Amino acid sequence: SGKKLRVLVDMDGVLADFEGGFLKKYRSRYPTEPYINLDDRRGFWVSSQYGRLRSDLREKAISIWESKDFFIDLDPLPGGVKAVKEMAEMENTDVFICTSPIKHYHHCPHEKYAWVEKHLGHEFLEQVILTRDKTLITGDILIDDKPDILGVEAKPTWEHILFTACHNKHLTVNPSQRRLNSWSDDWRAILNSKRQ
Ligand code: BVP
Repeated sequence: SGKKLRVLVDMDGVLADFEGGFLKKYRSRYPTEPYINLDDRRGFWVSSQYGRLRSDLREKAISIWESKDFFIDLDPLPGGVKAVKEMAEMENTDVFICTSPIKHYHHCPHEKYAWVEKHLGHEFLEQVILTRDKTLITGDILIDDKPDILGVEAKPTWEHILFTACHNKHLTVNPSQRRLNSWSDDWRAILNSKRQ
């Protein structure tokens, strides 16, 4: 009953292992430079934490995700691809992948589409939304690991479900904010709670 549920799913940190992929390539490219273990990550922006560690490391960190093959090489996070495929097969449910490309556009947008084709299939390209402002996109739920999702729309239509990641696990978010701790967590219950 009711209209279709529209679920927006973020990509980096939710479906694709941005943090793991970053650390692996950073350490390989800069083997003698200091780095931040995933357990010690704090704050959404990798660049900011590396910049605080030593100011020149900000640019070195940025060089990693601006490189060719960074985004296509990201491993899927456990259970994400299966969950999204299952969601898409559910009755009365529309799933979109909603992701913000970096402004260094030479590789990232292309590789995000290629990643979706590789892991979710060609048909899933229909579901991809690239936007730098997720508040403009209407939906019932946005599953995203970024704690603050801001943009020009002050009252987005979606409820933000915070997906737990190394950088946000210690955060005490406001009590009304719901979390999905991983794809083993009960994402079906969260979807069902939004159905009419
Ligand atoms: O494509 C990712 C990488 C980039 O921001 C995008 C986040 O997209 P969503 O997950 O919100 O869809 N990114 C950029 C920086 C620094 C730039 Br300077 C960073 O530290 N972390 C990060 O994820």
